[in-house]
Amino acid sequence: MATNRTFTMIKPDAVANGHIGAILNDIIAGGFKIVAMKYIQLSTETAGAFYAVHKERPFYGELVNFMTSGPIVAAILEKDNAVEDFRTLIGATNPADAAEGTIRNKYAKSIDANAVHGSDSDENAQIEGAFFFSQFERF
Ligand code: YYY
Ligand code: MG
Repeated sequence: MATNRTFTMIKPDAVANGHIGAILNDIIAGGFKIVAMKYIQLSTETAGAFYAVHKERPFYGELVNFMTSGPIVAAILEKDNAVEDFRTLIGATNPADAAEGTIRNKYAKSIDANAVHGSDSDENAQIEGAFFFSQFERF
């Protein structure tokens, strides 16, 4: 995966609250092209492995529980400067701190149920995209 890509998930809260379409609209309006996408339910094992970097953090157990609480949408997005621009589009981790008009500002209710994931580096974008999508599922 090239470095002009990032990886995202629309998290269980946003899916359950009916925000898939609005969030995808915001992503596309933000200039991102969807190059891979799937609608899936994470197992405890899969969510635990995806968030293994946070294993020692106090919120890890809750995070895995939350991410397995319902279906998610996983996608790879393409745009110049994708990782940084997508972090700007989604806003701060805590929606209370997320700038007006950002996806987390509009659709997230709390720091744990914060509507979307966005990769934090080109390296992690590559790892996370490859975690969810085979080479035959990415365009
Ligand atoms: O990259 P980002 O999602 O913005 O935040 P991270 O610090 O990587 O944390 C991952 C995930 O963990 C966050 O989206 C919600 C959850 N979380 C939490 O529940 N409580 C915290 N104090 C920090 C993070
Ligand atoms: Mg993160």
